Amino acid sequence: MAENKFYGDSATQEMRQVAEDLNIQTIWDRELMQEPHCGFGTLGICCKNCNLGPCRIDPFNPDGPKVGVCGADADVISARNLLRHITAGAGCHNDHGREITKTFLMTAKGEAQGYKIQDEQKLKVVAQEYGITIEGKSVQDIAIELGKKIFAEYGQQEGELALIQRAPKKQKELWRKLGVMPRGIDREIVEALARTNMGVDNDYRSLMRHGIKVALGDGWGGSMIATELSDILFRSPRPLSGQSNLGVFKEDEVNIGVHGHVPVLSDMIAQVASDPEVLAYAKTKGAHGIVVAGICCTALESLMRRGMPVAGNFLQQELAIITGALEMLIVDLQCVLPSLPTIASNFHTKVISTNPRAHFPGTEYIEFKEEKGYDIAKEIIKKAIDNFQNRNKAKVHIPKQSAPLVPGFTTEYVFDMLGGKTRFTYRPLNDGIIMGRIRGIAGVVGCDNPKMQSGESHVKLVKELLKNDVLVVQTGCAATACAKEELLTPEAAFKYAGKGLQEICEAVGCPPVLHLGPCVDNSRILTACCEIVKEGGLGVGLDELPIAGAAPEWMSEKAIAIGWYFVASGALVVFGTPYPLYGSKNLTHFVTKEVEEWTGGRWAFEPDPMKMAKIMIDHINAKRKALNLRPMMYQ
Ligand code: SF4
Ligand code: MSK
Repeated sequence: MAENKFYGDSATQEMRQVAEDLNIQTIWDRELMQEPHCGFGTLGICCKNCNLGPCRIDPFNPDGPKVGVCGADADVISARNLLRHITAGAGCHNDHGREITKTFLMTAKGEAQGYKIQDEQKLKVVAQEYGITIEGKSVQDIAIELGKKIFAEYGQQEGELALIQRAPKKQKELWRKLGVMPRGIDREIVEALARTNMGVDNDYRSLMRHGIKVALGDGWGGSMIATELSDILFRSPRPLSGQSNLGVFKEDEVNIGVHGHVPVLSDMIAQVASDPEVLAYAKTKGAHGIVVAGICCTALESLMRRGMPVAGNFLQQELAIITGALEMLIVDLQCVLPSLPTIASNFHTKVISTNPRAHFPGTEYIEFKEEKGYDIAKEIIKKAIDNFQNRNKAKVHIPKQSAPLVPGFTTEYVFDMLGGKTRFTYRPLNDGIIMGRIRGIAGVVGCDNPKMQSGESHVKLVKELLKNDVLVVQTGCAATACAKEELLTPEAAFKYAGKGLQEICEAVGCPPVLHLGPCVDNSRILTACCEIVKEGGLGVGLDELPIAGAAPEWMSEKAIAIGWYFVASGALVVFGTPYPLYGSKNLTHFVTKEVEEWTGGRWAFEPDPMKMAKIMIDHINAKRKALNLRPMMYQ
């Protein structure tokens, strides 16, 4: 294999070569076939919102059209498109939250087989935030009441969301003044679709104001609900040791991949795979055991709570099948490539789809229902075991690489980690920032993308931030990219962090990069920032904190929604590539500059990870200066 022929971690490079040798087309090949991508689409100035069109604005030709048939100009078209992207992304997180709420409520009522409420303390805290009196009530009754209230909140028509009350007073007042406080989670989504219909909202600022509202309903609504209820139902994570990369598959065991997002399925599969009866059945088929390993965010849900290995991130889903060692890939929804059945047709791998929202022709569909959760998971796993004997040993190529990591950090765990057993506090973190040991905090999140360097941008960016004493928090596929390079281990502090950050990590015994979970758990970053503000000494609003966020290789509309809820909450967010907006100068100016006057947050776009790091560090330094913090201790 020629050196550096492919980007990405070494296992990815190795498996891409295998794919090429087998003449199997992967996501990278398909991306190249689409090059150059459509200029109008890239700029965000094509519209097919009604049958007067489709229309496109032509910025390349002075005589080309500058408005659509209806008269919409580039500002309106690009803002409408952007609002629809935010809405689709938020819709995914909110639907995920609703799915968890359903399982949670069924569990509380005793209708979900194999599930039980595992964090009663958190249940009580969240119930009280929803105005539920807990005294004298059983866990079941509290849970039923909470589940019903959350369901109702999705469709709430007036008022404010319960969990957004966690935000600092400064943000809440700002949001009320701007008119962007979300009323109900679904309500804002429906209004977004109505506003973007032809001839409704024709002002790009007004469209963006509603985009902020939808995004806030995601971050402080649907995503936060998903995080909190998953903790209550599947247990709140604590740091543990894990492994990541394709090398987690084993030649002599049944290998099962779980892929998608909602832990209702992956948690049950992981649970059932350790059932002695199931393990004994695997032995009868000649396998020494069962490996259940995850892909994308569902992997991170079970990694955080069960230590289940992570086979890979988004770009590795096809490569997992190409190892030839995967008996089964069980998928639910989101980020599951439609190409999987075609790739699987080259091997013995069975692809099983399970969610009524997400059908994939060419897969076997076994609907997952909580009522029979354990039994269905068992049936699926037995099929995987039966498939072990169909594996073609000549086609097996499992790369050796798998890297250790320590995931499982949460807003609540930071209290224990920093305060020890006697003090329950964020004080050491705030003091570390105030005294100049830690420059600030950066969230490096999001997907991996074949247009970019397939994970390398994350690694380069994170290393540069660590060198400059920036504590990094991660979620999603970005976290897996860095885990594969062993950045999520305590030892990474000594290798990559500046002296100040190193001292803190050494004292606490934590990695310099904290894994907070899957994409929906970006909500943990919001709540941790609220605790930092509450602890004191770093201003009174989220917008004053020395923090920044980045998604170097984002691809999903969900990333746009996440980025917007951080910008709406006062943060700088840098994307490696812009979402489609450069066709409108006014909208570009709005998202990169003007919005800062509204929320204190703004967007930047920069593909070079080193330049991206500089933008983030400059921003963090400016926030430190505004807070009048002392210079960094070791510079
Ligand atoms: Fe064209 Fe306007 Fe219809 Fe869009 S809404 S397709 S710009 S006529
Ligand atoms: S799975 S949204 S590729 S992070 Fe959440 Fe990864 Fe992005 Fe999907």
